[in-house]
Formats: sequence, structure tokens, C-alpha cells
Amino acid sequence: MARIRINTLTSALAIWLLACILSVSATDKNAKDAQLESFTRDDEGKPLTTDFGVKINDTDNTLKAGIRGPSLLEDFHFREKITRFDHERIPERVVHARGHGAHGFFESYYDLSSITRAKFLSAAGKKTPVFVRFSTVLGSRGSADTVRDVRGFATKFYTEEGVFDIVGNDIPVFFVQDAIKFLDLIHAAKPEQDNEIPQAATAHDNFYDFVTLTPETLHTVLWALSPRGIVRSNREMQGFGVHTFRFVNKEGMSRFVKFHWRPVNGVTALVWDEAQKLAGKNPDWLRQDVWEAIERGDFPEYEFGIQVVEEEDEFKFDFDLLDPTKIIPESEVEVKWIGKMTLNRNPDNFFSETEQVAFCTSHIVPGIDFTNDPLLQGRTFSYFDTQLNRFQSPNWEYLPINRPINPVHNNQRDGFMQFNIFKGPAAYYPHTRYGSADPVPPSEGSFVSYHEKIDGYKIRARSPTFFDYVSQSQLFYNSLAPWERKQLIEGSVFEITKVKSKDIRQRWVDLINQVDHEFATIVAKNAAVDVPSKTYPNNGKKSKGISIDDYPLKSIRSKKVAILACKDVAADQLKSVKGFLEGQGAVVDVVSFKLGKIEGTDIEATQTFATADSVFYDATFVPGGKSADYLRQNFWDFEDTWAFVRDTYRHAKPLAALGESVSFVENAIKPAKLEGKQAAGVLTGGNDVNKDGFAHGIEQAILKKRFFERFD
Ligand code: HDE
Repeated sequence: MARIRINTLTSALAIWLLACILSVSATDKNAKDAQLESFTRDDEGKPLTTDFGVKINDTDNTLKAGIRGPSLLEDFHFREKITRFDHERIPERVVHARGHGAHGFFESYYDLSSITRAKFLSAAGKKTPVFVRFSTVLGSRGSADTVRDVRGFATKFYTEEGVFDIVGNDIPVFFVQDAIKFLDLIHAAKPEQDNEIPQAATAHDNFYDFVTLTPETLHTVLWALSPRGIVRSNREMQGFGVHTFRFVNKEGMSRFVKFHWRPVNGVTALVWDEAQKLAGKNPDWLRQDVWEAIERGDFPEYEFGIQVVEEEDEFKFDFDLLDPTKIIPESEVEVKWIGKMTLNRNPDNFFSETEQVAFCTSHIVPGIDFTNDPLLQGRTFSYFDTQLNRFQSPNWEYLPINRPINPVHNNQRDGFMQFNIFKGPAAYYPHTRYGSADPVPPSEGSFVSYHEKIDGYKIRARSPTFFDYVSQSQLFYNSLAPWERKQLIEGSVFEITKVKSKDIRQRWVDLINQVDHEFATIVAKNAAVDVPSKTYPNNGKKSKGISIDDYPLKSIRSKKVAILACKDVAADQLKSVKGFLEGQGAVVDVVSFKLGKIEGTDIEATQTFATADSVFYDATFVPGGKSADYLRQNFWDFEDTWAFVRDTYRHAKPLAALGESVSFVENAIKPAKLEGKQAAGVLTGGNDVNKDGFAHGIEQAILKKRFFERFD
């Protein structure tokens, strides 16, 4: 069989070399792009055919017996067309059904071969193609993007040694500790089983019933109720592998690692009122945001980080490294940033790529390994199983989006939709005949599981080292900035006041009372339940890396600004501010009553008050000029210019006005402005747009993200 082995290796080498050449030679086409391209089909302007290749002359009429007669069974074209339509859907994912994807590449900063055999981390500057799918967890495929939820952040690395998936979330901890609780968790969080209400929301009796009876969920629920649960942009969202994994080097030495993604431009979040409005006004908000950014060349970037814990330090923490409801606080173990991912290409086809991409925690490459985290162990079974349900065949691994860029050889065969044609008579091992693949030793790049010593009794139980659900809940609460804590409390009040059962509301209040008494008191008073009499000590611990304030914005690249303008607007002011902000990478819309040229100016309105809303923007600017009078009059019933300005203010975003528009803006925000409070983040000036670096001031205000001090 030596001859066959050499043949196989030679062809593998040739394909690998080809893949490398492709990934190096093209600036934006890597080995995966090239592979995918070989599967793309461009139907533009081509003769219409059946699936079996016969040209068709009429696709608008069924074949009939007589011009008004019944349709004929022999109409193969109709039958093919309608059958294909009837079978277009595959089951939506049982969780994370709503998502969107993007292609890109990962670039390693260092040679990490001293701690991992993984080749994609073995040299500085080494590039690996990736595909990422972002998702919400609970909603159906057609649900809104901006609901309160955990977000999926799943990355497929097409490495030269096979596919590696990090199937992560934007929140670093998970609700339950053991995979056997996943069904219960998801059934409790999904719509109630009798009426399928509510869609994509946890604010209902089932969820808080489960949560209060399963207190290990507390830490993650607090993350989700904080602004982390209402992501503003998937380009400005963190990602986490959640579990502790292992790195294993070529000597077989293992270390524990946690995986992190950090958006290069910083982290942002919505406020709840904004999130709810966006869900109605643009349910595609998150997917559109990433899509448009990539189309305009504003590529989302994320740094990849690891927290490394030496094997001998496994038990030095006051939590169990195997417990997925815990973080390793960054104040205890630094994150080392070891690479960067850039998303630079939108999919060609949503179904073929984003819907058919199949992530599995079992997709792992040499140098990376599992730990005994009972959630991870269960996931590694579940993802493979769920793909079988979605695709009805193990051949989903061969779909273009899923197949590795390195060659696949094994003795697995057949199944629904087998696309390979296997040579030779034999598909078994050991063998002396032609056609079968052979195992290779680790020195030739094969995966070997870490030689972990396992010794124990069979037992269906939870380790007592997993029991503490309070300490890190307090750590989280203590580490939040005041505005985040306030919104966490508001989020909790919103959710629990939707719960009809007083008993469940009381249980929630009693649970959060273990985190903070003031928190529990506010929620109790709003939820018509008793304020708990008992108080618990706070451990006083904080960590960096938890508050969104730890991730400031680096630039206003891609930030969206609305300029409100109509007839006789001060065109010089508008152009000057617009030009400056666009020069810094912001995306600016001129919003008016109608599209097209604004009367008395040469400026084009790109949005109208009917289609745009302040929730689509990061800041609003109202230039001076006579247009202030028209804006004030607010011509149409449902195009409320006042509400546009007021909501910008209520959502704590920068608001700027010049000249005649200042009084319009001040009047508009009056109902929202607290008595005696400074209108922080409201920039006003006379008609001299160049005075005091006005446009620069807007940029600085956008970089601050929000001005919650308006409401303190
Ligand atoms: Fe998942 N999860 N999960 N999950 N998960 C799925 O697999 C599951 C968990 C995550 O964009 C399913 O392909 C179990 C943690 C993401 O295609 C399913 C448990 C984390 C995605 C499944 C968990 C995740 C999924 C449904 C507890 C963050 C979307 C469709 C033991 C670390 C992937 C699918 C995509 C999807 C099972 C918990 C992240 C059913 C059993 C923890 C990002 O297999």
C-alpha cells in the first residue's frame, strides 16, 4: 500500500500547495473563496433549462388540454418547478435560527507553536480563511434582530489541517452547567407551548419560573438583562468561546485556554426603547448593518485573544474552570491578543452559505482539545446530531460552505446526496486492496486526544465546586458602570413586571437580593412583591473587561449621522459638517420631508422623515437657516420632526444644532429634559459653522457614545 500512500500524500500536497498559492497570490481571494467560486453558478442571461439540462421555451403557463383546459400530469417542467418550491425549506435551527454571515480571514500575530500544535497559529502573519455567522438565540428565522437576547458568534476557520469551529456567544458565560439542562432551558425561554407567545423574548412566566428554580442561571441572566443583551451592531460586539478549552503543544503538554473576540472599534449597545422601536422599524437592523459596512469596504475587525492557565494552576481559583457559568476574571488572568479577524466579503447566496453552514464544537484541529466541562461535552454530541436533522444526511460536511480546504480521505461512504465518486473496490481498514484511506501518525499531523488521566466512579451528580452562583453575579454587578447598572435594573423591572405569577416575581426578587439589596428593593417595589428582609454580604470584587466602558470607541468610522434639513437650509453649514464627518468615515444621511433636491439648495435628501428615524443614527445635527421654521411646523402627521430630535436626546445620543435651529431643538427636547439638568452632549452654536471646531465637537461627542448623565 506504500505506493497508494505516496499517491495520496502527493495529491494532498499538491492541493494544499495550490490552496496556499491561492491564499497568498490574491489580495482578497483566499483558498476558501477560490474553492467556493468553483461551486458558484451564474444564471444571468443564460438559456432557461430544467434541472436535467433541457432548454425550456415557456415558464409562465402549465401544459393544458385545450387553452382553458385542465393541466396535464405529463408537464415535467411544472412538476419540477413546483416540487422544487415545495421543498425549498430545511428545518430552521432549533436555537439560533435567525442569523447572518460573512466571509473573511484570520491573521495570526505570533508563532504560538510553543503552546499549541495548531498550524494556523504557528507563524506571525499566517492567514486562514473564515466564515462567521452571527445570530440571536430564541427567535424564529423571521424574528427581529434587536430583541433582548444572547447573540451567537460562530466562527469557522478553514485551516490547512481541517475545519476548526469556535461556536461562541457574545456573553462569556452560559445559563446552565450541564448539557442535560439545555432542553429545559430552551423550552422555558422559547414561546409558551400552548399559544406560541412571546416571540423572541424571555419576559414571561415560564422563563422566570425556570430561572428562579435553577439559580445557576443567575449570572448569565444578569449579563442578558444588562445592555449586553441589546447589541447595537455585531461589528461592535465581543465574542467568547465560553468554555475552558485546552491548547496542546507537540510535546503533548496541555494548558487551559479561554477564547475571546474583541471588536477593534470598541463595544456599543442600544437602549431598550431604541431596541424595541428598531425591532419594528427595521427588523433586519443587525444583518443590514454588517452587510452594508462590508459593501462599502468598512470591514468589521475583531482581535482574537486567549487567557492561558497552566495545568498546575487548575485549582487555584475560587471557581471551577470547568464551570461554564463562570468567567476567568481579566483582573486575575490577562487576555493576550494573538490575532485579528477581518470580515471582507458578503455571501453570494444566503441559503447556500449562511443557512447551510453547519457549526460543530467537535470540529477541532490538532493542538486544541476539549476539557471535561459537562456543557461542552454535551454540545459536542448535540451539534453533529442537529446537523443530521437539518440536512437528513451526514454528507452535509461536503456542502461547499462546510467542506475543508484540505483534502478529505476516509472510509466513510454513501448516504443521501453523496457527491464524491470513490475509486477502487475497498473502503475498510486494515486492507491490502485499493481504495481505502490509512491512519497517519501524529508526526504527520494527525489529531491525538490529550492524554488526560481520568479516574472516577460513574455518578449522575454535579460537582460541589459548581454550586456558588452568587460570587460572580456580584462580581458582574459590581463591575458595571452606573449607567449599565441602572439599565440592568430597568431591564429586570421590564421583564419581571410582564410575569403574571406573583410567586415567580417574588422568587426573582429573592434571588437577585443575594446579589444586591438595593437592586432587589427597586425591582420588588415595581413588581408589587415584598422587599426581602434579609440582606447578604457583597464580596466587593470587581474585574476589568466586564463593563462596556472598558471598550471605548476608537473612531467614528461607520457611525451614522442624520442631518435634518428642508427648504432653505443653511447649505454651507450642512456641507461643512457632512464633509468633515464623512472624512472621518461616518455615514451621513440628509433627512427631509421628501427625497431629492432640497428647495433653495443643491443638496440631495437621501432619507425622509417617513422612512428614517432617530433610532437609525448615532447622532443628529440640525443646521440653521430658514428650514428651522419648516421643521418646526412638522407638515405630516406621522413624520414627526420633533420626535426625531426628542428621541435622539432621550436615547442619550449627541445632538447638534446651529443658528435658527437651536431654539427648535431646545423646545423639542424640553419634555425629556430633567429640570435643572445640563443638556450634556447637546452642541449648539451661532451660524458660524467653523467656530470652535463645531464638526470636530460632534465627532468627539459620537466617540463618547452616549450621555446618560442627562438623566442621573
Ligand atoms: Fe448551542 N446549539 N448549544 N450554544 N449554539 C446550536 O446547533 C447546544 C451553547 C451556539 O450559527 C444548535 O447548528 C447545546 C453555548 C451558537 O449555526 C444546537 C448546548 C454556546 C449556535 C445547539 C448549547 C452556544 C448554536 C442549533 C448546551 C456558546 C449557532 C443549530 C449544552 C458557547 C450556530 C445548530 C450557527 C446552535 C446545542 C449551548 C452557541 C441544537 C446542547 C454554551 C453560536 O446543536
